[in-house]
Amino acid sequence: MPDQSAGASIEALEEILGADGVLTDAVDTAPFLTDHRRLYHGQALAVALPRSVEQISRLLAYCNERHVGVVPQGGNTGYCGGATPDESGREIVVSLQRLNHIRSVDSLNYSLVAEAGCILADVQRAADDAERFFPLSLGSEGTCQIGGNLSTNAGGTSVLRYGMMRDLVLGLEVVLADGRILSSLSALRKDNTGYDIKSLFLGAEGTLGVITAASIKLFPKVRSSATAFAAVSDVRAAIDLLARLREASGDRVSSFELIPRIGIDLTTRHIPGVTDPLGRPYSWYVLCELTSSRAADPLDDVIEEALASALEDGLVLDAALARSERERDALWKLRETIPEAQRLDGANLKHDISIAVSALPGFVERASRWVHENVLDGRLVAYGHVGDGNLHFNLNQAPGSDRNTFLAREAPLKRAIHDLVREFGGSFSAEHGIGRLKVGELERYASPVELDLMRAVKRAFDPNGVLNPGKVLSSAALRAGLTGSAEPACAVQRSP
Ligand code: FAD
Ligand code: 2HG
Ligand code: ZN
Repeated sequence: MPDQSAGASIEALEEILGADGVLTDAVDTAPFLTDHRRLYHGQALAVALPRSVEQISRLLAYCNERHVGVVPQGGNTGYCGGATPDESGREIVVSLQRLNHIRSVDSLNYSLVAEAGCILADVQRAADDAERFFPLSLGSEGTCQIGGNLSTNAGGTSVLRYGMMRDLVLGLEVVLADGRILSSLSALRKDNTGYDIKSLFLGAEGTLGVITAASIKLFPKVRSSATAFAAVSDVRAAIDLLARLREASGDRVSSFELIPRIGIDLTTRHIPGVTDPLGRPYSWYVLCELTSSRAADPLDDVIEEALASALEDGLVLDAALARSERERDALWKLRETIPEAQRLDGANLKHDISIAVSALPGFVERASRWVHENVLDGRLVAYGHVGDGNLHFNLNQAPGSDRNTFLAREAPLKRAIHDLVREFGGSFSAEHGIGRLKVGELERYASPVELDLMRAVKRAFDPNGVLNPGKVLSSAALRAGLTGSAEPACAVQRSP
């Protein structure tokens, strides 16, 4: 019987992973111990770099016996500190970076099996090489890994057409807390054989198992596209335009992103090469893209006609069409670099919220007014995947304001914004997850029944609490056997 208080030993880890599979040197481990936003700085006994599923299985069995916390890490681009270990120095970070092979591509089944450590852009390329298309697309796609995408249920810019990561999965291979391997790399689109166990690992942020591979859906290759940048007077006009474009294009809108004027101001100021696509400033813009698998689809004509009629009706104020791949890239660069421009501009607070698309205009009006009246040292930077009802309702410190004073107000600002989101029947975490950052928010906004079920699932999958402790669900609440939430959840939600 192992001594549980003894923790893990480096010798034992090296025996499982080989000497080159265990990092302990401070310089080597440093990049694994903080998140990309530098919100959290953890410590770890070691960083493990397994090369095989079997190594992960042995590692987890060992850690489970000794009650040692294991923190899975992909590309470390997550927004909620989910991949950062705690400060105890007793946990082990398990990086998936060496499990990075595409195991197989089945073109006729429109599916592919990728190991969890594959970079998202490499998965997209593998699909492309097979004359197929993998639609998940994020600003971090050159760094994030498919295992991280699965574990956060990532969204991005093509959810409107293809769904979130959850919708793109056929099967999974997962190492469980006790080291057993759940091998369920199904290639089936139909399979009603009892509970859908795999779905529990999607969005679980490493708290229920370590995903080692996934069977994912592919689609016909995109062979034509049309990309437009249109100025609109307000969010309602943007939503009306989306509905029109969906109708006019035969539902071929794959992206529909909202950009506020301040998004153009920030990116043109901070990101080299970004320019304002239109001649004069407007309050709001949308970046929209139609795509088709047919090379000869006249999508430019479709979008041009739809925008012209929207212009005539006053829905659109001005518009520019990308006439080349270079112009398309420039429009996407403008959109994708807003987070970086926000960072370069100073302190910022992020709210990854979603509301029913139809209710978004009302929410933005109320919430913007609230920010305007109550956050005098901040500026609203609200942008994002408006076609999915998902806004990054972010705040940046205003020029000349004090960084620390601004950041010190994070808790009450977050509370006010998330309470308003709840009033509109929305979610405080649309696509970035819970991690460490939003454990308190989940306790506040989930219903007692939901929390009970989540804790029951966690206890069933991870009775010793070794998988990513303290992420998603509080370890203290799990240990105390708490049921329900500390605060009453909102039972009745007002429709706006
Ligand atoms: P990590 O950050 O390493 O980990 C995230 C979580 O998953 C952690 O809890 C970790 O423990 C767990 N995990 C990682 N791998 C595994 C595994 N194999 N098994 C079990 N658990 C695991 N997100 C969006 O949804 N939409 C966007 O549009 C978007 N845009 C972004 C743009 C930029 C510039 C950046 C920096 C980030 C963006 N993100 C976006 C956030 C982030 O890229 C995603 O959440 C992504 O899915 C995280 O993948 P990762 O490999 O970096 O995971
Ligand atoms: C995006 O859509 C990302 O660009 C990041 O999800 C959002 O930084 C953010 O708030
Ligand atoms: Zn996003």
